[in-house]
Amino acid sequence: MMFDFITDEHRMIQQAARDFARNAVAPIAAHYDETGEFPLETVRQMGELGFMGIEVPEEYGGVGLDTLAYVLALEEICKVDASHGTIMSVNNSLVCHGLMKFGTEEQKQKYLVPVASGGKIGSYSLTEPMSGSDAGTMRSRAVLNKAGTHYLINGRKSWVTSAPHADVIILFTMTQPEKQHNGISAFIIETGRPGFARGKTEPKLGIRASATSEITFDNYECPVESRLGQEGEGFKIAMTVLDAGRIGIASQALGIAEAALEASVKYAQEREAFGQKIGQFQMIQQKLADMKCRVEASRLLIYQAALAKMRSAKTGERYSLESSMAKLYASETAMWVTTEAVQIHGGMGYSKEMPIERYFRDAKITEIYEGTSEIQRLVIARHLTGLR
Ligand code: COS
Repeated sequence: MMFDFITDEHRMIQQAARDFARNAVAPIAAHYDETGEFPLETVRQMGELGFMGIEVPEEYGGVGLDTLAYVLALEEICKVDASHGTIMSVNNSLVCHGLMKFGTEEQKQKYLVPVASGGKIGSYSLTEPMSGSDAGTMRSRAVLNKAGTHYLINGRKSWVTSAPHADVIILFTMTQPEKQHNGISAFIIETGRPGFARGKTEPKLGIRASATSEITFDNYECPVESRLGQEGEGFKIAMTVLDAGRIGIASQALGIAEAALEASVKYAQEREAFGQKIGQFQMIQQKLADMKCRVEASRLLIYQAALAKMRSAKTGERYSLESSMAKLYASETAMWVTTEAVQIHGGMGYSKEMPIERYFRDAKITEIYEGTSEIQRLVIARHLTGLR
């Protein structure tokens, strides 16, 4: 299908991502899924190829392309391995985008340049053990010292993607608890500083090669220069950044769904039962047709969201609606398509001999992280009705 907003430059990065995914990631994906090890070497290579800071201008260590370039490249990586995609997505849309949009010039030089160029790994930390979807209820605290030079940070954050390997973490924590949402502030954390510790890496159902852990702060001293944005702006920063992140997760879901669909088509063309190809049975044809429609509808919602984000860079208008629709639809498509793919493959879909069961396990997280499907529906419905 041709879209005239997709240029030759977009096709080039898409092709580069496709080649890299096929040559460097495909041969190792099953191994890292099995062991749950972090694929540090290929993540570094993604940095060298410019995949870790696609939308960041070259002067800040990125490759200076746009959101369409980002979603096209991410989809290709995720089509081969969603774990690599998770690491790429967090680095690009949560960390780089946050630093680019809200960072000072000094912060950009110090943190964005190494993270966008892939020299350092970035992470984003909002969730806590007792605060997930209700992000405004966090218990961790940052208290400014009397001299006004440092914040003392204490508390525990959970489900922090890439935390076991991150050098830089964008942290959201309470500076004025009585103000609830408006009391949250954002900080740039250097993981090498005293007072920062990581918990054990979580064993997970899917995206097993992407490392996730708790992190704890025990009197971590954060210089005021490392506060991102103004005091009390943290919730809006977190939500703004998640609007960008959700487009990335939608692209991840699309990549997983496409991989499952392609494998299913191939299997339907080859596998025989009752003396004919299973693709000749109407029950299989119906599945394939519905899978294809949902995949292409997801793609359209993703392009719509990417274009809305690109417009927003000029107009400042929010694109929460477009982003939530893309994330909701693509993630539920990924879950449904991978479930059907397992069914089409029968026993082979359930076996670790083929990657189908990995696609199925990897798809589930896209309905959960960066806002569950329920939260996306809430955002969409609130937009429609204007009601809270
Ligand atoms: N961009 C900018 N500002 C936003 C925003 C967005 N996408 N969403 C909300 N805000 C602002 C609102 O405009 C409001 O500002 P004012 O106080 O000036 O009116 C403020 O933030 C509070 O918004 P709201 O009242 O809608 O907050 P709620 O507590 O109802 O929460 C949801 C809104 C549920 C949508 C939000 O908490 C959310 O997205 N939760 C999921 C968090 C998540 O995705 N966690 C996963 C983390 S990554 S693994």
